[in-house]
Amino acid sequence: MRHTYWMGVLIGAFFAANAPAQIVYSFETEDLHGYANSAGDGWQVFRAQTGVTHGDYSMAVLWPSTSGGFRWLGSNGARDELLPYLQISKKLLLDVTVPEERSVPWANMVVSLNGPAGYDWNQALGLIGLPRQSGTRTVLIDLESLPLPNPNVEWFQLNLGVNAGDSHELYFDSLRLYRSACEMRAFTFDNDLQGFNIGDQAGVTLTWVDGKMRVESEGGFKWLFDGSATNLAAMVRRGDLVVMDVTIVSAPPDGWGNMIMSINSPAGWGQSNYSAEVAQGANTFTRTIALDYRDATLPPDDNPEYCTLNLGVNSGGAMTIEIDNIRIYRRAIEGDVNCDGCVDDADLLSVLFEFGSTAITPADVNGDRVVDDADLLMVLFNFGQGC
Ligand SMILES: [Ca+2]
Ligand SMILES: [Ca+2]
Ligand SMILES: [Ca+2]
Repeated sequence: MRHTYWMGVLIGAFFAANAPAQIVYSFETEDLHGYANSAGDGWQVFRAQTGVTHGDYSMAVLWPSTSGGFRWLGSNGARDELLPYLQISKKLLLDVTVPEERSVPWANMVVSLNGPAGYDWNQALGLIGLPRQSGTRTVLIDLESLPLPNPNVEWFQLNLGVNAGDSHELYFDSLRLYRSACEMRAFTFDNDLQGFNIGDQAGVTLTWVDGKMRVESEGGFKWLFDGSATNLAAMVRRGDLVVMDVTIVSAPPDGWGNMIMSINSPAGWGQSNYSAEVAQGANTFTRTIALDYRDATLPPDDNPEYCTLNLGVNSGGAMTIEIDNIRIYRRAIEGDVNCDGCVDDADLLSVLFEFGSTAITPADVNGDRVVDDADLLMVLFNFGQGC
């Protein structure tokens, strides 16, 4: 009997999705946490099976077939569903997929939290780049600047304002907590620019200011070449996102600025096609952005002859920004509870210590809101992975 029971648990664990824990929204129900009600006027918002990165479903968002444009997608105000997550982290990650043979010149998103009448509509400053080309990309939503709602107020929404320069088609899944435990530190600009330079380009200067890299551009597209950090190749081979804090010191007159990246190594010029938005309107602000590079060519091994990070900055007119704390966000390894890249005793102990807990915790490896046998087995199955 006992043997049969464990086999069942084993099979269950084996077939569980490769789930990053701490999922806020997985878009599994037909109402899509309320977002489905945002359809209309040619916009389609529905449960789909494309771009699924957690569970069985994603949320499809289709722009009207003949036009681009902007639309708010409003969630259903389920405060108790949302608030406990935001109390842990106000930085969120969201997987966004563009199907094959789709592309647009530009696409982005704004995010707001709101409450009932009389309570402020709080929109986070800064646009978030949405993927323009086919494939799945993870975007970072930084809500650190927004206050959390009064816990006595029932109504609380997380609203997504999506925008594109043409008819577009996106699939959203796995809105989840960002974990600082998953960061690998690459560039902190403690003493200098760590190799970043402008080459022979005109119209841009780079200076080291108070432990940050200051970029003053006259506008247009400029590369910041050759950022060099210890173990950069090993880090980028284990991650998906380059994350950094960006301060808009002086906003571009045309109100837009964005950034791309490449990894330069013996494997070639590994440029990714994701474009992060860094500026918005006439606003000056600081926030964390992420550049998904999973489509870029990566260094062939952990210790190539050279490996550098290049950032491409583009803006509608003169813009000054400061960049700091560039880190690589580690790709999830199933069973790696503490996100140090290795499934070992420490992860096992985390699950054992929290066994029975129904809290939002990384020890809930399969993300079903209880720490139990299934989580323990997922750690055991993957024991030694990444070490
Ligand atoms: Ca899902
Ligand atoms: Ca670990
Ligand atoms: Ca669990």
